[in-house]
Amino acid sequence: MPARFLPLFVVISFMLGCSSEEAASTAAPAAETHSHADKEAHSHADKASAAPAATEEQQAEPAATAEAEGKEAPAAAAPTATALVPDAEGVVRVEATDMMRFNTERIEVEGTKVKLELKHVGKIAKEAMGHNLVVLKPGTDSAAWSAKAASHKDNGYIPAGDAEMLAHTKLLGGGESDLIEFELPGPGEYPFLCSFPGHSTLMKGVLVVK
Ligand SMILES: [Cu+2]
Repeated sequence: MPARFLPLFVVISFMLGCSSEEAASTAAPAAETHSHADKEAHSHADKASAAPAATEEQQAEPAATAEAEGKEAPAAAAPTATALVPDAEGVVRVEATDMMRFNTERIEVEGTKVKLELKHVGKIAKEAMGHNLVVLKPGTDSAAWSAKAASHKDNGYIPAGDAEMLAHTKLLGGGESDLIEFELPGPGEYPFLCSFPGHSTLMKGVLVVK
């Protein structure tokens, strides 16, 4: 706008009730845009410089978490391929996790007398993530047997007196354990599983009596 019209513009603006702020922004749009762009660039720079720190925190966090939850690390692991055998006290110590897993799919014992402890090393209550360990006769169809056991909720999914069931622990919630002793008929391969509904697809294995 030519400078000679400026006084007139100011008067007209005043008369129309136009605020000086609006007049200024209209008169100097380039300056406004520029300062805005500066702010943008500055805030971007702030974010950029803050980002590495945040990344370091994120990198540090998993390590700290893994350390804090070190005891739970096996919980996420799939069962070991190596056979679980009795410890120095003669007890086969089986663990079950919140990840719906036993820590083994194969147990090997010498002789027919077995001491077995099942420990639920997770935290979830037995109503949601209950585990037991049931030993069945060789050749039992695990899937069919589990389907039958599922209707015995009131008894911890244990069909009392079932002809194919040779031994079982209690149904356990997180932090609980049960030690049982039983004798099997002789050498052979005995299927074992957790009879909580849906669990035996993952929670199953074989107990081998040599
Ligand atoms: Cu289970």
